[in-house]
Amino acid sequence: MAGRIGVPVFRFPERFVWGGATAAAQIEGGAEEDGRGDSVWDVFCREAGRIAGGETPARACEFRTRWRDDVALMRELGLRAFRFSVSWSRVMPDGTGRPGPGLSFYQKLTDALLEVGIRPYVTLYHWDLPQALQDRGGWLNRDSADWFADYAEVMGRALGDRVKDWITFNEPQIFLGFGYAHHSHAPGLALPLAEVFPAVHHVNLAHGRAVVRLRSAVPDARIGFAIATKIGIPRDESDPACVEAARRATIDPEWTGDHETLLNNAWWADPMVHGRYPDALHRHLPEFAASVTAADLAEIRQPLDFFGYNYYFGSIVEPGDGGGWRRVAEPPGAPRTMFGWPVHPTGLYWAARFFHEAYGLPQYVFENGLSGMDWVSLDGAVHDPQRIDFLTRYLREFERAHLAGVPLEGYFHWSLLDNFEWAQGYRERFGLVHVDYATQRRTPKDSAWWFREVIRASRGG
Ligand code: IFM
Repeated sequence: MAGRIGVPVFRFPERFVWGGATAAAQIEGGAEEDGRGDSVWDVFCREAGRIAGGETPARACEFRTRWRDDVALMRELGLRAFRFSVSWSRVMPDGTGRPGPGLSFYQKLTDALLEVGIRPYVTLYHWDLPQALQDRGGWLNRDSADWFADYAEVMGRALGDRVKDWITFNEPQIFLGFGYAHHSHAPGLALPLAEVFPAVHHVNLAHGRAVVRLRSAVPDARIGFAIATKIGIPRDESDPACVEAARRATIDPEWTGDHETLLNNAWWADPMVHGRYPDALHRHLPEFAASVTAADLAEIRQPLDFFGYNYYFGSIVEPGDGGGWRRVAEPPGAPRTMFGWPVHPTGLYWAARFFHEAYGLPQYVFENGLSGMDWVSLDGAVHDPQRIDFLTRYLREFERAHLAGVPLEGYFHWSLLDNFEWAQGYRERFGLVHVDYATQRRTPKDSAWWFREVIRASRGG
């Protein structure tokens, strides 16, 4: 149980949803089952030197075969919702055409979740493009918008009578920033920004077209996205100039000229919510900006039901020269997670506020958590007090946003299970549940039992 750290009661809206999040490539394994095709991550992981320890997602958490037990575990842990992503290449091995037998896995999973009262949230794309589509140019090919829209409709028709909550893209910043500009994620490209921006635009267009197709297949669907967040955190909350600097750092992209440029929230949120690109595009890539048609922008800007984001840490900022902002260095010895990421709870409050002011939609946090040095102790339990402390701090800040009037819909912990952390392999453990990859034994960590009590105590708060 939760040990000596108490169980706080958070005051969120009555309808607030508590869940756990995962992604297909990180948990499913079953690479060969269902006639599944390769995704870009399968291919990338086979290249020497790409992944820490040469590890691959071929087995991962074997969720593809162990999902019934994992659903039972979710129930035991009191989760109200489960966010999972669909492996596009399991459903359509070549990325287009009629769905194959893999579709039924997601249908069965959905049924099992609903049977135990867990609400499914489906992410259509969490980075694992079918390799067959990458061979046709991937997101650099404008046809990708239609490939994705077709796939979205297939999923809507297959699950839409039971799944109402849909997320089009997870973290486009990362799969394009690190996959197309920085080469550290699949498909491992290192293109200049001028060549990546067409892919940015195609992903935005794909989102817009998918929303239209999903709505036609699932008229009562609730649809949004889950962006990664680059959040400015004011060095001094009581100083309006610092708050303004942080706001700009959050929604006004800085042009660093490399993949960092792509991390800003506004490259996605501005076109998807407001139907325009940030001014920085017009300043730095005027020819490309001029080539974007009003018709495309109208397609991208679809009515959305929520604004979803994943928050881990931000950048502490203060006013800089010429009305700009600059980063403030972390103090020596500041807390860091196993990944080396700083611990920035207040950034969650500022994320919620800045996104509310700029975009106005109801909000979900679809990922938040930390990787820890978690192992099974001699007593058979996994003691992770840092995770409990981390979550308490972050949830307090999310509650502060609610009390300040930001409409909040839910919070999803990343992740339900320890899993395949992309280029880091299995080194980083983000789960509420520890996974022994050799035996596939699951051990809920102290934080999992604590989270269960938080959900119970805070429900309807
Ligand atoms: O594991 C990832 C996830 O796939 C996307 N968001 C961040 C997580 C932790 O790095």
